[in-house]
Amino acid sequence: MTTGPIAGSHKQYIDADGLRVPQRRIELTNGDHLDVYDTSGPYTDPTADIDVERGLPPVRDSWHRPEPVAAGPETGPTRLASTQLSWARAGIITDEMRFVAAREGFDPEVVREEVAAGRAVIPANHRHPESEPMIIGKRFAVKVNANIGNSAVRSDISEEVEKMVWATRWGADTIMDLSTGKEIHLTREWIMRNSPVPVGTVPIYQALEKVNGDPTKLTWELYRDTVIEQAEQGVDYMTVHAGVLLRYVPLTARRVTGIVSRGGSIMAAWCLAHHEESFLYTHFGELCEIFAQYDITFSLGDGLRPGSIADANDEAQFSELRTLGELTSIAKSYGVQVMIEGPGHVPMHKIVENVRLEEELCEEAPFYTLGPLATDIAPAYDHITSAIGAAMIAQAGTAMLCYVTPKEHLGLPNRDDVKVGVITYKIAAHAADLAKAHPRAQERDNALSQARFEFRWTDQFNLALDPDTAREYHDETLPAEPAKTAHFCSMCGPKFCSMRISADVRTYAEENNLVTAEDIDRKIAEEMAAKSAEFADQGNRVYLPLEATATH
Ligand code: IRN
Ligand code: FE2
Repeated sequence: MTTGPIAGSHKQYIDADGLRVPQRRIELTNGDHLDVYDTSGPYTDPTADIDVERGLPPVRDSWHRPEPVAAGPETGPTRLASTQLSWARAGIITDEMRFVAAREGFDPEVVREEVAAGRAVIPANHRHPESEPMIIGKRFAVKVNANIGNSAVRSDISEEVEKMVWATRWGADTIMDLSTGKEIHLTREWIMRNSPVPVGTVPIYQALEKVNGDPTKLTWELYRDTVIEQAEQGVDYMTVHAGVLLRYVPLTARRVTGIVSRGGSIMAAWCLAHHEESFLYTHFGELCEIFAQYDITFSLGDGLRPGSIADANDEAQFSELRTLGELTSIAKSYGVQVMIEGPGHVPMHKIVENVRLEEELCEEAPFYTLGPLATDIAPAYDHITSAIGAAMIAQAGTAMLCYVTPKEHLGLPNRDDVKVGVITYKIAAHAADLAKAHPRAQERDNALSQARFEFRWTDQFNLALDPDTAREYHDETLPAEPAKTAHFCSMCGPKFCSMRISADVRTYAEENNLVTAEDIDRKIAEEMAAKSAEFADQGNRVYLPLEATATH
């Protein structure tokens, strides 16, 4: 089930003090190469021995796991935890921290500091040893999550595993299994055992299955058992909509689109039916104890996120965010890592405010947003409407973007939609990395532009986020092999290619020793002088007789 390497590249591993850190090396036709971050796991390695029935090798089992330490500085020796957060606070650099540091080109100490401060998380359940750790935090490269999972109506298990492999091939940094319907446990088991990236879930979905879809029948005990079941399977982070409080529900009544979050609507229905505070909120401490045991990361859900431009930044949304802030500090006192989920649908001028408030209220815990869609008017193109918002919110400091596919609001995404969603979000994430001056981001842009300027077409394709489609589009009009080195493409044709013309300009400049602006000024002055000498030679006459001009 290896899918083979991505065109023009191969998988390799660098050694970071005994840890095998994956990379993808793109080989260029001029003899250079570029090494890029790689999320694809062993699937792109043709030599890997992959058997989905057995699962990936549990690599992390052989890593060193430190002893439990005090959950946090304020909790004293009584509350112990074995989490990246508590270790980071105790000054311990774990193998997971070293791994992500090597992966991103940072000093491990920077990683430890960011995790200790709660500004970054490394979602890594002790029971998911197959995963290659990654870090989510604003100092680091912006990450992309891809949602997969069957609904009751469509899709089967192998299709879901295939979607996971496919999503990570194109760059998904984490995946969320949002399966509902039958065989939810088994589907997740297959995904967990074969996933090289952290896996997130929303446990309330499975809890709801267990009560046949009637939210009023949910109980804390049933929910807790579901969380433990998923924790045992190795789920790395869980969306918990614990900020949907009873008193916030009426705030959504006058909204254009009410409550659009699945989890949020389930909890709102429960609160209203029982007229009681949400059990996710009242039992939050117990939940933290479970999370601390496995090192599961909270993704505190935005159950009241706006589902339309009209509802953006309203009282319901920001009230919930304040509660998520309270819960953040409780979770951290248990040593549990936290990230905060964010909107949704937000017009561009209201985006930055979301990041500012999240940072202020939630102690700068990593923000993880769904887009946001910058307009509501383009169903079938919502990967684009949302990537506009995603790029902006990531530039402002969001650490991970939840992708949106072209099928958003319309249906369950298929394989092609998953790829389009991932690539679209890699664009948004990378654009933000450039704007934030992430140390290595621009290397790839420079390499690609160089290839483009030098008409190394193959390199241009292979350096692209999606080499296959780039090549396919090029070959639609110029399929012949010589066109791969031709100094033009079919967009402008040979005569009007600006790149060719500027290459000619450059050659002329080199031949005439025109390097600096002064050189060029000098050259202009020389030419002017030559012209004026010629003018003088011809007797300073503006109009020349016919026989004189004919010599020119
Ligand atoms: C991300 C940010 N806000 C929401 N999300 C994702 O949306 C969340 O992680 C989950 O994958 C998906 C559906 O969440 P709801 O609709 O249950 O809130
Ligand atoms: Fe929506």
